[in-house]
Amino acid sequence: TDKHRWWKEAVVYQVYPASFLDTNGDGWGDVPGITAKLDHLKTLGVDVIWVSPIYKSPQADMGYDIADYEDIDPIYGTLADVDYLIKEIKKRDMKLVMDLVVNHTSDQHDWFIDSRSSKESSKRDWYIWKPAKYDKDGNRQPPNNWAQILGEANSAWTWDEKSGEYYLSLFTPEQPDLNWESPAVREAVHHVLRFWLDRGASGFRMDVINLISKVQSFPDAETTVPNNKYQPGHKHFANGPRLHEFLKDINREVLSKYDTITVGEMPFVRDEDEIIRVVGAESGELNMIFAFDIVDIDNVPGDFKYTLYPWDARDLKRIVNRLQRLMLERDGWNSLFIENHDQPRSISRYTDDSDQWRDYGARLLCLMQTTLAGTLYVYQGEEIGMRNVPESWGKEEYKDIESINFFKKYEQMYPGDEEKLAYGRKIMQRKARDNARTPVQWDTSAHAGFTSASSTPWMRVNDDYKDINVARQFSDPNVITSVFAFWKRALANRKQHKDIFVYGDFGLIDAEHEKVVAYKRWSADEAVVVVLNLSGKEIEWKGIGSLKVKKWWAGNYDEKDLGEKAKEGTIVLRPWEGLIGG
Ligand code: TEU
Ligand code: CA
Repeated sequence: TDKHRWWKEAVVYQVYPASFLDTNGDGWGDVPGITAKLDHLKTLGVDVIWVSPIYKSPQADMGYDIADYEDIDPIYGTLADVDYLIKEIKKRDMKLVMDLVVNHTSDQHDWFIDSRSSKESSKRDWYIWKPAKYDKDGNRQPPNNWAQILGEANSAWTWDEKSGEYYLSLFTPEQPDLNWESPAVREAVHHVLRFWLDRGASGFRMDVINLISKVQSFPDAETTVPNNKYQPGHKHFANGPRLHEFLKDINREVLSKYDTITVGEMPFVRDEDEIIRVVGAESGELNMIFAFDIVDIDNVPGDFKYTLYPWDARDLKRIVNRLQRLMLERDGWNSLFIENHDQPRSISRYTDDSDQWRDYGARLLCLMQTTLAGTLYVYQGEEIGMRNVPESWGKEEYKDIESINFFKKYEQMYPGDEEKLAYGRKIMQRKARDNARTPVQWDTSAHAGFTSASSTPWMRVNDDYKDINVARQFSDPNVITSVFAFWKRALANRKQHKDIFVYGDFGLIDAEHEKVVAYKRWSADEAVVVVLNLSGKEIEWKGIGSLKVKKWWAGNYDEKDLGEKAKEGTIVLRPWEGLIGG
């Protein structure tokens, strides 16, 4: 119990504010919309609410381009609205986590406007400026070959005509990277953290925090994507030379003076020592990270993210086992997530989102997420089984800058090649970030109740809202007809048996099976078995062997039949069937 912490047991719910609930009829979700639904979240079993960026922003990347860290964007409301949100959250014994985006700012932030004004600006070194290179024909070239992350056809460097230099902009030109080598930048970031903690926030989700320290020689990246002029450069900026020093500073100067929850988004890095250096109990850096292993499972290795790669249950087991064991053996801490605003919907990605199977998939994934060790993150809409946008949607429905850049790149690469272009659309329907960003489906009224009937939502509502919506599920206590009720019960179980589910040990069962994910969780005095059929096929599973389950106590099919399930020998698992027993 000396290892128990409130932030380990917490259920965190991510709100993507633009798509949560619009209260003033302008088509954009807003802060009062979050306040209005706190009882929905409390009923579900949520403890902490993480809100994606609501700061002042030109919205080039939906608020991940911040123009003022200490003010709210008018489309979302005012600082007073946030103060009221915090008050109402605390009233319900919940906490607020802010999204801290400090690898870069907006190009409209005063700091950058000043920095780009001239080479002599006192803030010139707050960003990363470099002179041009010239090729043998005398053409101007960026300082190195790094690709822009949200638009791979482009350079990560943006030319500034007026001051005659390039600045680094890893995500888009509208998101210049801060220069963390400057002590003044680090001090300014510490100020932002204090500002929000003093206002009542309880912690931060730190956007791409592992990218803040770049290798200062800015070397070219090796070529891993043959058909692209620019290359993934992350070897030279992910978990760079001074990352741990900068994180320790933040902890010592700010976090250690408050009681916080911190989760650092950490793409590209798989190295176990690097992970433990950040999240180890003694590290003095962050509580936990978002590791990308599971959400990168269907990317072609070494290539960019918008590719399709076949995977099966064995890959998933390898990842889950590795992260579960790593944290147990080396006293670190996991975060559990399979959805967020950057990922497609989980039932579409990992199970079968057809009308027949979608809810089985939603419940199956819920069984997995709520029975693993770590702090659990639920993304808005996951609790009602929302799914990807339909295949019939054209590219004009996709609003994300990364999707727009992807469509553009495909059209440039394959002009007139209908087959290739159709394949590009298929990739987007499977993997675009837009899939997670359609408005929350509250009820069967116009626009799913997300906004008033007479207004136009900023992004199209998924056509399936008459079937999949909160109203239908919220008042239905039946865990088989309501995905919401299933999640609610699962979260309550997890808390009730936290010694097993949150803190307990973990061991895979039948690791080599191609379709079944099965594991044991145990504490000093209790053990449970979780069995998940990750396929649409019926399976006779022998992995149960000598486990001698006494009782199956929950499943994602009608639970009246649980008593008839085999408890040893061979057990028949129906398509997408999941079971917990002990
Ligand atoms: O995402 C960073 C990131 O690396 C990915 O999740 C990204 O969406 C994708 O994989 C790129 O191919 C964070 C935010 O979550 C994302 O919304 C922002 O766009 C990005 O940082 C920049 O702030
Ligand atoms: Ca609004």
